[in-house]
Amino acid sequence: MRYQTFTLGLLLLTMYACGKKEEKKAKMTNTDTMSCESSLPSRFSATNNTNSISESKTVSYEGMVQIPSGEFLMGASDDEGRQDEYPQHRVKINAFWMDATEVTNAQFEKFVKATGYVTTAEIKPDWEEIKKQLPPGTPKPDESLLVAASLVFTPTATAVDLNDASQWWRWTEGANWKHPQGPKSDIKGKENYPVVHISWDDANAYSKWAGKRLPTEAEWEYASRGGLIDKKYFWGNEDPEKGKPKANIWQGKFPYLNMAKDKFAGASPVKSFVPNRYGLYDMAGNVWEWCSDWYTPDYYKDLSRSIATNPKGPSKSYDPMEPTVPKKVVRGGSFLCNASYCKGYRVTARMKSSPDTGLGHTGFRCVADIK
Ligand SMILES: [Ca+2]
Repeated sequence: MRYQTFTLGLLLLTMYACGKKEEKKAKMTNTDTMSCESSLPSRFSATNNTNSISESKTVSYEGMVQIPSGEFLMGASDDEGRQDEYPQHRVKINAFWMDATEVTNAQFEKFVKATGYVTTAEIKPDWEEIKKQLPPGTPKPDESLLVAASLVFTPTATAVDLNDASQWWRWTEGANWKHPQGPKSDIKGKENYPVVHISWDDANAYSKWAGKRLPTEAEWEYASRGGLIDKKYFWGNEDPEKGKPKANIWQGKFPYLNMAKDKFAGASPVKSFVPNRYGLYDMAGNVWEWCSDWYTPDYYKDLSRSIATNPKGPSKSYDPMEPTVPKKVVRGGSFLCNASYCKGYRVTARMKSSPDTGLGHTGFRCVADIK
């Protein structure tokens, strides 16, 4: 594992570098098969106020679609997956409701107005909390950097080493869901865009307030497939960069040249692309979406002995790349995903991040049980 110091000299952006071996392999086999980003960068821990949110007993199903019950093969069967996507295994899922879109700024604003909730990115990081997630002896960062902030994507000027994410993520004071690019930006006119800079704790708090919950990883993949069997993407097997744009992803050269063939260099309003067969929008690209599950790379191995019914993830997180940091699963990829770097839009692609991390390309959607 390699800990990198962030642009400002402190932020422990615990990115795991793709090994040289993997790089070589990718070059030899075709960069299309490379899925380099193994872990999303971490934000500072901050004490959150999720517990102050009381659970709603009533649910509005407006904007949700019903996902039928069924059985499917979860995980990758082709050779493009990362190790944690195997083995493919049989999973049974009960019917449930799912938000047709990512939660929007307008929806999140209603929640904040109703509850006074303050998101993780708006809270000054607490060194005592951060320390718990770091290897013993890690020095305390400079006090000037312990400010309410979040990570904002900034394109580089030229091609860079894709192993070093600190080149395109900036720790930006005042960046949060209301100011996605930093204090000078706002969300006016972006009511219909997915809310971003959302930590798992924030997403969980919203879900509680709405009387809903975050999807399990199995529900997420099942819903994303939309009933298609063993396809790479929710639309089938056609390469996302061929034909009509299918999702909001990065076209061009990451992270310096965005051709925006899909018309969007950053996030797009929800419902800008064709939905999947269940009527779910942006199940690939736009923003990453939090799941309720803890992450372990071996969970599929544990499940593969028999049919798993409504699996809810392992009881404890373990990410060998950052063993001291608990991680939750995120799914679907974002507007930054590109074949040369991170094919997070593949229907089986798994990613993980710590629950107190929110980034400029991370949001969520909710599900609800059928009563
Ligand atoms: Ca998405």
